[in-house]
Formats: sequence, C-alpha cells, structure tokens
Amino acid sequence: ALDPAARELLRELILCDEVDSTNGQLLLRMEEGCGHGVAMFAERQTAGRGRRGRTWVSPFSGGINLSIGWQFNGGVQLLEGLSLAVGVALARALAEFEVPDIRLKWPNDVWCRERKLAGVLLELSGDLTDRCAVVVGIGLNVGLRGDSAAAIDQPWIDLQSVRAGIDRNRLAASMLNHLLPLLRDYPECGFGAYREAWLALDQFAGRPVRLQSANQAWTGTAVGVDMSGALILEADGEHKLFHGGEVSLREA
Ligand code: BT5
Repeated sequence: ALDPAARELLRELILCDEVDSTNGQLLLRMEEGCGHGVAMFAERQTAGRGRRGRTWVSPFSGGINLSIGWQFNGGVQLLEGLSLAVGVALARALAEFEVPDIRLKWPNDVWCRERKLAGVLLELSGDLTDRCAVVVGIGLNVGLRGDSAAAIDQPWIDLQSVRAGIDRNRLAASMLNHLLPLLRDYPECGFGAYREAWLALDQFAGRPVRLQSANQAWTGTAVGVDMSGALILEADGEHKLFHGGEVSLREA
C-alpha cells in the first residue's frame, strides 16, 4: 500500500513483464519530457544494466527491477550523494520487513551477509546546468533462480534466503514510499540528512580496501564518507577522497 505522500508524488506507475532495461526505457521518456514522477517495474530485463557498461542479471522473474524518473530544478551538483541516500532509503524499506544484517557498500550497493543484495544505478539526462533529469534504477534480488545466479560474477544473495515469505508487492510499495519523498526533498536536505544513517550501515568501515579506476589503484582503510558522499580512504596517515563515478571498491 502506498502512503498518501508517495501516492501524490507518483504520476504514473508502469508494470511490465519484460523490457530491455527499465532505466533505458525511462531515460527515453525523460528525453521526451514525460518521465517525471514515473515509476516502472519490470518482471524481467533482457539487458539490465549496471554502472560503466556492466550487466545487472535479471532475465528471469525473481527480483524487483525498478526505475523512477525525476526532474530537478537545478544543476547536477544538487544530486551529490544521491546514490548513497537511495541506499539508505532501501535499507529503511527493508527494515520495515525486518530483514536482518543489511549494510551499504559505497557507492551504490546494498549488501547482506557480505554479499550483494541490490544495486543502484543513477543515469542523468538534460543539460545538467539549470535542470537535470535523473533516472534512479534499483535491482533487488528477491528469489533468484539457479540459472540467473550462475551468470553473476560476484558473491550475491537474495531476500528469500535471509527472510522467507516477504510479499514482493508490499516491499515494492515500501520502496516507493521511501524513495519518492527522498527525491522530492533531496534538493533541500542533500546528503547531509542521510550521512549519519549511511555511516551506521557502512559495510567497509575500518576495513582494508582497494579502489580501482580505469588506470590506477589505491589501497588503504575505508573510514567513512564526507558530507558530499565521497569515500574517505586513509593511507599512510593521510585522507584521500574519492567520488562515486570514478572508482570501484573491493576488499583488499
Ligand atoms: C549496479 O551496478 O549494481 C546497479 C544495478 C542497477 C540495476 C537496476 S534494475 C532496474 C534498472 N534498470 C537497469 O537496467 N538497471 C537498473 P554495478 O555497481 O556496476 O554492479 C554490477 C555488478 O553487480 C555486475 O558486474 C555483477 O558483478 C553484479 N551483479 C549483476 N547482477 C547481479 C544480481 N542480480 N545480484 C547481485 N549482483 C549482481
């Protein structure tokens, strides 16, 4: 059941059986100027995408594949830290269903028991200086089939194996209840309003990590995120900041 606030913010709800990518579909709508406040769920995706050309494996039913289109009045700097705040919103939705052991992995994953449960992909359109349109994409494993699982090249987990019997529709509604107000309020409150909550769920706090860009790598200890959502890496007594678009993180 959608909260009254979410109901008011949701302009259109699209439920699909199969699409290439819900993010791709909504980006097209954003470009046509009719994607604001639209949420799209797909049972299956034939070309689900992750960041930087990676794949989100979702060709069979058994997950929640959701994209939300949102138009912001203001430049892209408003969106700093948004993918981390989305992680906090997802953790809050999962907490309503008493899912244990939820953690966030910088910059855009939801983990559970040292494995990836969900991923967040933000894609932008528009001129990005005065107005920016964003598509927030979320893929969450509810109950994966073996043939999906075999295609995933890192440790993964699904909800079914940590808390059986969660009603997927109710969880999907709860995700919208948390995400739509977040999108409405974000230009005002920014990441500052979510930072403490993010840090409390930080999967890698105090742990040795390796950060990898296209042509360089850094190792050190992850010591949280700053007010903009940048990761703070401590190495040789110094702090170095990393922004989400540039690098990926793994345990060292
Ligand atoms: C992400 O990228 O984690 C963002 C995933 C966003 C997916 C949603 S589904 C709805 C919307 N429409 C789309 O087309 N996309 C969004 P990234 O951080 O780049 O992680 C991708 C990596 O996660 C892959 O390279 C795999 O290692 C792993 N992976 C792929 N599918 C997975 C799954 N189902 N469960 C766990 N890990 C997975």
